[in-house]
Amino acid sequence: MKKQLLTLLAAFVIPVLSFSQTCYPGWNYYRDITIDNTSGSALTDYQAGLTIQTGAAILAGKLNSDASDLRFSDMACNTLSYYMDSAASSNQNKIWVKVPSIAANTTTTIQFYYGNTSATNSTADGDATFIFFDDFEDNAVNVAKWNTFGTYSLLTETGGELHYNCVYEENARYKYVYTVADFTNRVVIDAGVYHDDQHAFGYASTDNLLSRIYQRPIGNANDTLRLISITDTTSNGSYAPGADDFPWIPVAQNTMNNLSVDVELVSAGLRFHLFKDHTSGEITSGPFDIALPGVTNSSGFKFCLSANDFFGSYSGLSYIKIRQGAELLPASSFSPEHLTTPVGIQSFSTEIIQVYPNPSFGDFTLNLPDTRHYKAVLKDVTGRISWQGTVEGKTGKISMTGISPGIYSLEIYEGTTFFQKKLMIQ
Ligand SMILES: [Ca+2]
Ligand SMILES: [Ca+2]
Repeated sequence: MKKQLLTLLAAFVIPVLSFSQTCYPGWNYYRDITIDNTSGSALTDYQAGLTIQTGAAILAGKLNSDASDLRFSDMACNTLSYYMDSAASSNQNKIWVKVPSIAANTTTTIQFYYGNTSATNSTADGDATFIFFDDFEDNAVNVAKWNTFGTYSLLTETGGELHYNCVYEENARYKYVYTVADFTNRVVIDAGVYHDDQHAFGYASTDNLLSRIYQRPIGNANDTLRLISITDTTSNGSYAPGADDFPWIPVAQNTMNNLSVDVELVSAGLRFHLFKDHTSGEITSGPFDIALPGVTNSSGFKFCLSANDFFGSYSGLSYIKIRQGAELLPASSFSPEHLTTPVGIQSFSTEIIQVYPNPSFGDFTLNLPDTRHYKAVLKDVTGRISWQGTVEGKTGKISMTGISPGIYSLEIYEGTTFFQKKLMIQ
């Protein structure tokens, strides 16, 4: 008798599948990220910098140890590209997320999801996230990203770094390596840069590759000030500007410096907004306008490295990430953690909740168990939300116009009550 009763109940109760109010079925947690751009200009494909405590989430057992289950999406469930600056164990992990559109004078919401031990393939992707990216980790120079000007003797990728040096001649300053990509808008160049005496990094004009601005050491091997200056190639590669001519920017020599340069193409040269040495914490704020000699209508600039093998060493990069610059950076804030699956779901029998007619052209009537306000979400076969709204009263009506014909999953929930029904729209 008892067994018969259970069988009877089972026939009426709709099995509750994993309920997900999300873009990623199978993920346990998500947070909303509100990007406040109320004081800024509209941004497109903008790399928003977020600090996320991935290490704490791993310790709590909510994130895979390599963060392979971390996902970002916009509210239309488009997966967003991202890149993590630090190892997953970091509690101050700077994560760059490429946001398709951030309107001016408003806030934009995106989400991130985590908590799926089956998600073993990380979607982190520097090339997809940044305007230009290289981490030099595969021991092969990517010739689609790097080109050389003049004769060179050394351009290698080794030990996670790009190394450059040239055959020594008097005019070694006419040889260098540069990014194939051109940069035409304001960008922030984040790079690990190594240079010692006689070596420099800088910016070449796309119009005239011999026209460059270099940031290079002043002094020589005996230099104890460890300064670099912004100087130009019309001074014959020398570095003896007057004290007032250029900004002086302290950077440790003979070490790999972690730098950020906020630089913009202007009509006849470059405008430097900010230079930051993350190793020393030194910051130099602009703007400084510096001409690219001979350039009047530049179509862009390239990042470059020069070297002179006089001392037999090299200039180098351990990584480079180039992202959009902006005058006013949007601020970001995080919601508390949400569970994608409400706790204590109670499903209802087909007798209690009814949806009809089914199929229909988009207008449905629902018989609900009580008069609470229920939330209704319609998802297509890929799990994307096609429609959402609320249903009131014991007999509610929903009207979903403009939905493409097809098979959908309708989810009705309020508190711990959950109901799911397959709908067909004609
Ligand atoms: Ca490579
Ligand atoms: Ca590297």
